[in-house]
Amino acid sequence: VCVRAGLAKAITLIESELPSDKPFADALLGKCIPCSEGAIFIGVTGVPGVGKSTLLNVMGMELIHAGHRVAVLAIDPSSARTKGSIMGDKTRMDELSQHPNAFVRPSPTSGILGGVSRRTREACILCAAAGYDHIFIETVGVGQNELEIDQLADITLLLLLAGAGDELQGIKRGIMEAADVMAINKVDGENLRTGSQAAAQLRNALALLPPRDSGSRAQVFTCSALEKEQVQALTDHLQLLHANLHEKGVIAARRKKRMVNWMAQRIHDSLLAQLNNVKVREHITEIEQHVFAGQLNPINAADQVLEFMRTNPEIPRAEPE
Ligand SMILES: Nc1nc2c(ncn2[C@@H]2O[C@H](COP(=O)(O)OP(=O)(O)OP(=O)(O)O)[C@@H](O)[C@H]2O)c(=O)[nH]1
Ligand SMILES: [Mg+2]
Repeated sequence: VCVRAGLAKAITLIESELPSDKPFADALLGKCIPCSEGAIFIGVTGVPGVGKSTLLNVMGMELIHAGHRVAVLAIDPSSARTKGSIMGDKTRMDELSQHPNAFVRPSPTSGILGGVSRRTREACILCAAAGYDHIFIETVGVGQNELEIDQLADITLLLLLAGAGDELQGIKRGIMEAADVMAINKVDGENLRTGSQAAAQLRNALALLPPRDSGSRAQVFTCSALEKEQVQALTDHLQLLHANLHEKGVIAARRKKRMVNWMAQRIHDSLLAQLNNVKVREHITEIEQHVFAGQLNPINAADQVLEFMRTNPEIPRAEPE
């Protein structure tokens, strides 16, 4: 409980937009990075309602019973979604979130500069450093973040529903290519037959795609998170696959890529924060007047703004909104 409270506090610190928190947050992250290497990072993605949280509740409990410590970071994809869905997630992971060896946390994304993954990536590192050895990142695979999940996790599980054939056609190729494992969920009750049909179709479709960087194609499972069917098999496969890819050096290669990507994101975010700085914004507003009045052309105006930013090293980070 003590670890959980400390971890929650640490995550709040790195999520903080207060300039005064930044040095502490950055120092903490720097210390945590080397301690995070032993953990397994698994991304779980799929359309809203496919059963990600339900599955993670079952999977997480299985892992805990096997002696592991499990963290789940759920990304709420859009500011349009209400707090209700976050609460919903908590309920669906009730058993897990109440277990002392688990840590469940939704990452708010609305209002944060730099997209979905900016803080989740960092929260993952903190979880690993706090001793959680299996870290799941739950995200809805819509828009850009389906590719971002690749940037957050060692391996990615894509959850699907067994609908009609057009269900499969609806899956974007990008997400198919980003998944290391696929599972058709809700294969229970009336869906038992359509489930295995969909799995067969999916295997055929996958055979036409090039293999992943690991050299292999995603294995397809069918499961029922609700009835806890085939979840253990899926969990075992994820662990085995991770070990396998680790041995081959694939995990290390993906992590190196993530570190470089993280750096790029920090640079991008810092520049964006500078651009949002009050002094810079005031300066831009002023220059805009000149452009509007036709006294300054846009090219020279942009240069002036950039020069202002460059020659004012004291420009602090963006003020909190
Ligand atoms: N029949 C059946 N229902 C399921 C199964 N898994 C989840 N559900 C139900 O599907 C609904 C959505 O499940 P969630 O686990 O919240 O789905 P999610 O993918 O986390 O949804 P978001 O977080 O909103 O993206 C809930 O009512 C679950 O009870 C399953 O295997 N079979
Ligand atoms: Mg969920």
